[in-house]
Amino acid sequence: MINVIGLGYIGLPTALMLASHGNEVVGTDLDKGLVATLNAGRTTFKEDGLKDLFGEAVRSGIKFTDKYQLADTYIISVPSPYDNFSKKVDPRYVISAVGEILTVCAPGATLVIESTVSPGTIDKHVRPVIAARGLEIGKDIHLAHAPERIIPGNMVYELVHNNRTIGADSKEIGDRIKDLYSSFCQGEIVVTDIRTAEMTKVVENTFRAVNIAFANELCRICRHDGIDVYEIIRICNMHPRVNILQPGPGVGGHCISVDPWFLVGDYPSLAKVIDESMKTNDSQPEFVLNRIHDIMRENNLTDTKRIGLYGLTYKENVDDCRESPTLQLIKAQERHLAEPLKVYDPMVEKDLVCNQYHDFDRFLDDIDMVVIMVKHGHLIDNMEKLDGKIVLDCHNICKLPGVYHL
Ligand code: SAJ
Repeated sequence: MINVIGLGYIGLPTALMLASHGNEVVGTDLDKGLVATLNAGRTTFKEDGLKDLFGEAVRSGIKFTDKYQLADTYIISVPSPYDNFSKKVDPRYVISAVGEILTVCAPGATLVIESTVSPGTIDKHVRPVIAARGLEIGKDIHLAHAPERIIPGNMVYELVHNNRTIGADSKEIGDRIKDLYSSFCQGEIVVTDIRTAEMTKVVENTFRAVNIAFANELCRICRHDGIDVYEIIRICNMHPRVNILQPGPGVGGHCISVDPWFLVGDYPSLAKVIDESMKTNDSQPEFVLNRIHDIMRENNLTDTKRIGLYGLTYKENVDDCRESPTLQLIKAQERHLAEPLKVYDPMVEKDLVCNQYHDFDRFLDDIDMVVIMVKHGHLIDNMEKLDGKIVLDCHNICKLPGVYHL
């Protein structure tokens, strides 16, 4: 039996996928409200294909509870944030999950950590918890690291089709966990050691963060000289060995804006490019705010109450607002002691900020200028409604005349 610990954005789809591919699965989360929602037959976030997968897993017998279970395999998918001050990974949720598992698990059980952790975390923080219980790793208990790689917005597809990495102490355990994931994963699964698996995951996200920072820096250089950054990137990317990502209003989410900091925290004198890249991405919402003020001046707009931000999530077509550039921009606006801006996001039902609208037409009625922070499909389908507004398009998706860019 498999006990999946943590039923968030990664744990839930993984548990559902395992259950609907012939595995006996119980999902555990300490959040009783979340467990009650799942037991009432409802999913807890929006994601393409998740509802169907949920239905299939329930028919296959998946169970949800707030208690750790007696199982032979555990998949740990709990948060692994970074400490704001040291920038190092904060492993407390992983440590606590491992500790709880050790009180209930079957002898010889395997603990698979899916949460992203900085290189060395398992050696430094997980092995000592096991040793302190007098258990021998490789005999009484087994360890593996299978970092997730799925992208929000396309998670269900990527769970099946992405290649994966599995780190384990021995080939035997690695191959056993590989067989488990092969029950649903059609991608190639590489078996390696735990330290390498930890590093590859963080490096993948760091590569993307640095590439986006490069695009954001280019955007500032091109703004300085009045050149079209999108055209520059488009032409450069026609070169067979160049692949620059797109500038945007900032980098959000709980991965690309977090994981690279682990390397800065652990290797402060070595991770120079990474450190600068993260600072560039983190200052992008402030850059957008300055653009808003420039455009207001150019159009003799004096009232920030008539400015609206379209999009509150960290990226398009998801409902996740963690580390969202819009939230960062609102904070920057508060630091300038300016009037709060209006906000609308069709994916966000809860009230998260003041001046948040839930009706697109009313939002548009109350503003003169709209800033496209997130390129939701909803906006692409309704773009003509922005006609007549002053538009700052942070994603180069609006083809209306007179649109401003970053
Ligand atoms: N962004 C840009 N420009 C781009 C692409 C993205 O500004 O060209 C911004 C987005 O708007 C968003 C942020 O970056 O605010 C991150 O979005 P994302 O789509 O790049 O990535 P995530 O955070 O949703 O998912 C990433 C993925 N990692 C890689 O592609 C290397 C995913 O595969 C990982 O599983 C996930 O992190 C994770 O959980 O680690």
